[in-house]
Amino acid sequence: MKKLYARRFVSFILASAFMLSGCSSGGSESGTTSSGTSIKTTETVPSETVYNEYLPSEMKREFSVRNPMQLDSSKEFKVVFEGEWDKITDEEYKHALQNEFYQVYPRLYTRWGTGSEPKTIHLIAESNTEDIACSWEDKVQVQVRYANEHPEDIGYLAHELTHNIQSYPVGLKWWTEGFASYGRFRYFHWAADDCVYLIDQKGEDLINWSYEPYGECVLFFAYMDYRFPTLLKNGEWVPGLVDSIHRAIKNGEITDDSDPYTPGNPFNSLVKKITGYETIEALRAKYVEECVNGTWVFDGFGSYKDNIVLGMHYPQIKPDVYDRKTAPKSSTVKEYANNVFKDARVYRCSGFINGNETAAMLVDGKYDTKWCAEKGNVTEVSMLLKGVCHYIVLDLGSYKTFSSYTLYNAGTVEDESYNATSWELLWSNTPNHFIPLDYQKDCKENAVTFETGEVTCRYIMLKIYTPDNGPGTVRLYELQAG
Ligand SMILES: [Ca+2]
Ligand SMILES: [Zn+2]
Repeated sequence: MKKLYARRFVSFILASAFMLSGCSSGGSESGTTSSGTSIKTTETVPSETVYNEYLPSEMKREFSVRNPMQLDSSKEFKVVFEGEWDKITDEEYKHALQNEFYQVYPRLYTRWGTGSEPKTIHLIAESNTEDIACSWEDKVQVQVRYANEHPEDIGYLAHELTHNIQSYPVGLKWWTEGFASYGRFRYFHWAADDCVYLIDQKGEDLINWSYEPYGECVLFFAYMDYRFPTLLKNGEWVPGLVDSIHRAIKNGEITDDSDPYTPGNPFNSLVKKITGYETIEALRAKYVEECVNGTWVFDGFGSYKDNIVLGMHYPQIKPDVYDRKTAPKSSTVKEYANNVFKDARVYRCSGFINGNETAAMLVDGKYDTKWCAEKGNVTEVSMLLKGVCHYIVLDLGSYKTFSSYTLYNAGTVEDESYNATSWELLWSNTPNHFIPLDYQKDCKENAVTFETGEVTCRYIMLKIYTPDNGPGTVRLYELQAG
């Protein structure tokens, strides 16, 4: 009988929403009914605008190099390439998938496998298919066209491999896809610095998610793992919430996730047994409340108790710890006859929104031109992990001396609520190792001068910790010093 129930999961993966959620948002599912008949719904193509800008493609390739797996798994697990790989033009693509497989699959297997799942996976390149990627039994298939159009995207493999580990006897709705996206989020993205993507915990997509299979729910899974973790007690594994539900689906005790609201069904009964909450919806409401109030802040998986299952080290959002200095505020806003920052070369910066609002406009001497950058313009994850939302490094061209600086914030031209309120100015004589000069934690001024004391240096760095009141856009009109 088991064969009849074999599932075929299809994840439509487009370079848009899926990056954000771990899988396509407008995706559809091709599954099997209990009688084994295949059903397929039509895919709606999500718009390109939700493309996840936090995930620089070129960095993802470094995954295996940066995060060597602790288990020597390559002997036990195997990936076999089949199909039309000769039609895929990027020579490195196959290699990148291979690396990913040997990093991610052993982790997924160790955490969620029971021993019956396949250890060899056949990775098939197929041109004659509508599905962008899918997996079933011991196979994962990728569409040739998708691979050629999006060679930078390899993260979908982790999602599909999680489906291989699931091998659920029945098809569920949100749980199946949410869990696969979580497998990708935790054991691919958050397993290496360069793959990390950050989620706005107060974002609308997160708060409004209501059990759509491809919606923004990976953080809910992260919350479940955090609050109700799998633990080792007296030498025995005691499964937490996520692992308990996963196991109950695998062994047929849970066959339906379509009613998260009514207490007493098998799904919610298990939730109650482990958490005390009557329903998964009651738990979700608590999670949203905690996200909004800040009583639970996701900063990586480093502190998760269930890490003992794999003994992994995770990247962590951790602000740099060093001795910050705060300079006294001047009673007047100073202007400088000889502004030593004027027309300094932008040596590096975290990004800008367009050619009319570049970082250079911070130091062009004009009060009506600004450096503007949105959160999405920042792709340097290593800085984001340290809490730096935006930054700029200026080369003053030669050694320059100044003893105070003036910042013209957004409020000098636009709404005051756009003001950056926390930043740090640092100096250096090389473009790399900077020395703290002035740290401001909660400055509300539109234009303000700080007395740093006399400094002579070649390079200046400005780090923005709080760019605005809302979505993380920085708007700074001038930075001057003398
Ligand atoms: Ca300017
Ligand atoms: Zn999927």
